[in-house]
Formats: sequence, C-alpha cells, structure tokens
Amino acid sequence: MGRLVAVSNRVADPRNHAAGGLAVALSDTLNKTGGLWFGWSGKVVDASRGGTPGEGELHQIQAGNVTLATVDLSREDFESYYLGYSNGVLWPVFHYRVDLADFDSGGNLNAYRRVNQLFARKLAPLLKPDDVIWIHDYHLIPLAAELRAIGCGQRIGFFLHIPLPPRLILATIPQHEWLMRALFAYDLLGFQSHDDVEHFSRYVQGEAGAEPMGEYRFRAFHRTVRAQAFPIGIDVDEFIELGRADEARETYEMMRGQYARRRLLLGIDRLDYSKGLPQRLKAFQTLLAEYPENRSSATLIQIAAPSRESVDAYADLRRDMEGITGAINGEYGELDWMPVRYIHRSTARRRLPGLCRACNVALVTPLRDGMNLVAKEYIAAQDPEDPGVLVLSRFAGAAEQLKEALLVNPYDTRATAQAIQQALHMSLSERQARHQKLLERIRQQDVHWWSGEYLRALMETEGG
Ligand code: GDG
Repeated sequence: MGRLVAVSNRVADPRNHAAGGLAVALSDTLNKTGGLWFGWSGKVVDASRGGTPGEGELHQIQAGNVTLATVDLSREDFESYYLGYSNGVLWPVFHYRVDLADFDSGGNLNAYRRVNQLFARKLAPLLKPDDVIWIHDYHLIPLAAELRAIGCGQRIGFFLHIPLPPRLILATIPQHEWLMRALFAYDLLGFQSHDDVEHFSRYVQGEAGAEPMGEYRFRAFHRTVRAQAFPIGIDVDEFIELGRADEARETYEMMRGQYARRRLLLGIDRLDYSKGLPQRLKAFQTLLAEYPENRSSATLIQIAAPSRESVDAYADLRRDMEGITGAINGEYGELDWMPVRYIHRSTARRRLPGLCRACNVALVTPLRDGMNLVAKEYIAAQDPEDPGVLVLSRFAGAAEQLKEALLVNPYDTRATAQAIQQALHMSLSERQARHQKLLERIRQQDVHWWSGEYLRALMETEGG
C-alpha cells in the first residue's frame, strides 16, 4: 500500500493523548502506519491579517513518522462552514434532530463548498500518485469530488463517524441530492453500523435510482461506490496500560477514598444534545424517587466536556443541565451527600481509566450516536474480577456490538431508571459473565481491526 493520507476537519499531534473520538482513533492508526494528516489548524484569522475567505495559509510540521499539514480558516469560513453548515445543519440532521437545524442561511452552504475547495487546492500539490487518501466525517463530504475535479485519480475512501439517518430525514436538507451525489466520487464509504449502510442503500436507490451491484456496491451518476459497515473500536491494550499508570491509579484511589460509602455512576461526554444528558439526569432523578434505598448512596459523576459553545443549541443545553442538576441536588442532597457531581470541564485523558474503574455503573445513553467510544473505554478499564455494569442506549452505534450491556431506550425515563437499579444490584457472577463477553467483543473489533479492515477493503475496491 502507498502512503496513507488522512484528512479530517481537525488534526491532532498523534504523539499526545487527544480528546475526541476521531482524534483518538486516527492518532492510533497513523502512529502505526506513518503518513500525512491534513486538516484545519484550529486557527481562525481575521480579514485584517489576510484571512480572506477560502484562502488559508498552509503549515507543515513533523510529528514522529507523521507529517501534519494544516490550513488556517478565515473568521467568515469558520462561522459559516464549521459552525453554520457542518454543525448547524449536518450534525443535527444526521442525529435526527431536524428541529435544531438552521436551513435558512444559504451562505453557509457556499462556505462549506468553498472550504472543501480550499482543502482540495491545498492538499493536491502534497499528494503522490500512489497515495491512499482516507477522508473523515461530515465536514468533508464533497472533498473527493473537489479533488477529482482538479485531476486526483488516487484511491479515495470516506468514513462517516456519525450516523447516517433514514432517507426522509436526509431529504429535509435542502441540498441533499448534491450532498449524496458527492459521495459517489469516493471508492469506498465506511459507516459505523449496518443500520447506516441500510439507510444509504435505501436513499440512493429511492432518490438517485442507484443500482445495487452486489458485494456492497452501488452504481449511480456513472460511478460505482462500495458502502460497508466498519464499527470503530478503541486501542484496548493502550487503554488498559493507561490504567496502570500513576495518574489513573491515583484517580482510582482518590475516588474510592472519597466515596467509600457510595455507589458511583459515571457519565463522560462532550456537552452535546445528541448525548441525551438531560434525559439521563431525569432517569437518575426517577431512580431516587422510585427506589429510595439509593438516596444518600448513589452518586452520579457527570463529566461534560465543553463543546461548540457558540452554537445556540449548545448554550441552551448548558442552561438546561445546570437547572436539572440544581433541582436534583436541591431536592435530594444532604449535608454529607450530593446526588449529582456535574463537572463542565474536560478531564485529562490519563485520569479516565481510573475514573471508569472506580465507578460501579456507566451511563452511556445518547439519543443517537455514531458509535460511542466511552462505552468501550469503560469496559476496557474494569477489573475483570469485580467489573462495573454498562447501561447503554440502543440508539448508540455501539449497541449493535455490545449486546451484553443493559440496553435502554433513553427517551423512556422510567425504564432507564429501572435498568440503573438493575445495574446497581446485579450479582457478581452476572457482572463477570457480561463483562467477559463485552471485553471479547471490544478486543475482536478494536481500533487496529477497524483501520486494517477499512484500508484492506479500500485497496481491494475497484473504483470508477
Ligand atoms: C464521534 C462520534 C464516534 C470525552 N470527554 C473527555 C474525553 N473524552 C473522550 C472519550 C472518548 C472521546 O472523547 C469521545 O468519543 P465518543 O465516541 O464518545 O464521541 P464523539 O466525540 O461525539 O465522537 C461518535 C466517534 O466520533 C468515533 O468515530 O464514536 O459516535 O459522535 O475517547 O474518552 N477525553 C478527555 N477529557 C474529557 O473530558 N481527555
């Protein structure tokens, strides 16, 4: 295989432990293969400093065996491409939240196209003929089409980290035909789950008259594309190793010491409306109301890392969370016990395994999620002799694999509260049996399996 060129909206130094699902997974992959990682620098430059829309400056640095190449964005492109179209239209619709999408601003789509063209223009001169290009996520759907338009003939694959919704939900996006047609410029489309592939198949057959050609292939717009599920995993051994290091152990000891008489429940999420955080808090509130034996005992530690704070829906969510947390703590808190510990800050990655291991139950209850890596990290961090229990939303991509978790419908507050009660009182033998199965599953399809399978399929695929 030629050199791997990964492209994603944000680029991280793969030698550091990054936060965010995509950054963690791509860092693991690139550390192994070496290559080039291209994307936005994270810097926004103002017009007075030459930040003309669509004209970013290119920076290159070497990080071990990986070259990081990044471009800056103008303020206008950042606001319209990143906040406006990617996170104000595509993110909500792809997570089934049509009610939160802002379809009115046509300028945002122009910026989305402009930044994809900018990425194509800046990336093309860095490419070698036998490079294998792997483009990631919803910010960059039209990038292959833009690269093809300026003459790139390399193999190009795409992986969507978030869910692909059903046909009629996709069709709420005013430019959905253009967007979905752009996917046919790729050779291989990777999705998180079989449901996502099914949605793709129904959409392209129903809206674009695509012909299924067998072996996951579809033909439309004079091109053939292969579409397949590659559920993303974690680096299980690396996470276990991280759990043996000082900071994780200290965190574990500190939590066990501080909360010796309590039963701990854990949530770790970006503060995002797709993660079902208000519903989770309400389920916990119902637990305390309906199963009073948990009062003065069950404590929910909710880490909510700040995310996309300048998008309105995220600011609303933050206010909701503060309101619900205050209401629960006000109603049930005692001088020596607060039911919810809500932390609206990011936590160092090195502490996460200790935190996971110290908690009896993990609540991973998104309303919709492409995969959800926290569910897998929680499993990896457990002591197999005395493991905690995973309560998992059936609407997370991970639910297709992690069948031994307690699967819940997060919209059903009472049923979720019942599942939490079941988790808190599960026998040791049942916890061990479920954990053993779950650990096998995350080991079988870990992050190395994910990138290996994807790249093997991309190399096999006859494009065109
Ligand atoms: C997207 C898709 C898909 C979280 N809080 C902190 C922190 N994290 C880390 C977790 C985990 C990662 O960030 C989050 O990954 P998720 O998969 O849960 O969610 P998204 O960020 O929404 O990722 C998702 C993923 O892409 C990969 O394809 O699974 O469905 O939405 O690794 O541990 N890390 C640190 N501090 C925190 O406070 N350091």
